Amino acid sequence: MPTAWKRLSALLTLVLTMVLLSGCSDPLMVLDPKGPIAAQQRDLILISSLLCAVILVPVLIMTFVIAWRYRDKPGNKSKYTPKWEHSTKLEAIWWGIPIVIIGILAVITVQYTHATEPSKPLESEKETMVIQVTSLDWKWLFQYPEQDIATVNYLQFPADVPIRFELTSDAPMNSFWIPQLGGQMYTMSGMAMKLHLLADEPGSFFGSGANFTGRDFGKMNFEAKATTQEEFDAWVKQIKSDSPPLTLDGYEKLAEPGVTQEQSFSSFPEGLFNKTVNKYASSHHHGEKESSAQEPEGADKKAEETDSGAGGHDSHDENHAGH
Ligand SMILES: [Cu+2]
Repeated sequence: MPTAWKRLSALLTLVLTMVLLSGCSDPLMVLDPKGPIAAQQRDLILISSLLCAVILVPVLIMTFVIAWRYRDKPGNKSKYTPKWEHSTKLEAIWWGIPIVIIGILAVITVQYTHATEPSKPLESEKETMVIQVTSLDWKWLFQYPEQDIATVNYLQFPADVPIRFELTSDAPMNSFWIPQLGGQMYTMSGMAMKLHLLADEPGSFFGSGANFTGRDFGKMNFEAKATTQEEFDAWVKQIKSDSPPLTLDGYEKLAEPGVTQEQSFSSFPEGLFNKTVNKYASSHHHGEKESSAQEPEGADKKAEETDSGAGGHDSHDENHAGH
């Protein structure tokens, strides 16, 4: 028996050490939020985990205790009751507690889900800034319509300013994710999704594509940098003076499958984002390109809706909740 206990305690120590050492390093970014949305999501994760632990921990402990205590060995003195079959008290405990916990989980999850609804603008004294995000075959294109600049695989915005990301894809469906600012949001061809995020403080955050899209999907990481408003304005000014403009031809080249370094552009073709959305609006096949000749009649109407911005696609969001 002493050897068994030693082994068990050694295993427990190892597991505990691994958990403690991982601390706030990369794998736990979601537990180190830098914005209000991510903070609420972390709270929900922690509350749900604790509530589940109320059931899981006693069950796991009792599994080992019972297996040990009632194991088959000569002279086992544990009580043997082969005729025992029912206990109202025990039934009440092991049905009652889980039912109550599932009820609490349901209420909390609904509340948090409504509070962090991605298409809902964030409350702030400052005006919301728009950034349009397009996932391409293995790179991210970010367009800043208010500043009229564009970047590839690099994102910068002022801290404390609410950002409305408008997301679409000109490639297979992907998923835009800055873990420390909030949950991921899908990018889908033929539609524009909305995601409101805010960074509490300046900092550099890890961003990625969280959806597998083929060979170089692992290289679709980007830096999302929150700076002061002054630094952001200076950065925009520098791009305006130093970087080349993004032309339609340039975009076509950029959209071809392949990887690229960070890039910046002093301007981009007007309406490029809506054009990308409309390119697939009639098919809605998430990446299957359709030639314009095959567009069905509804396409023109759809185009008008999309011209007014991303708002026209709210009704699609519900249909795509399952993605
Ligand atoms: Cu979709």
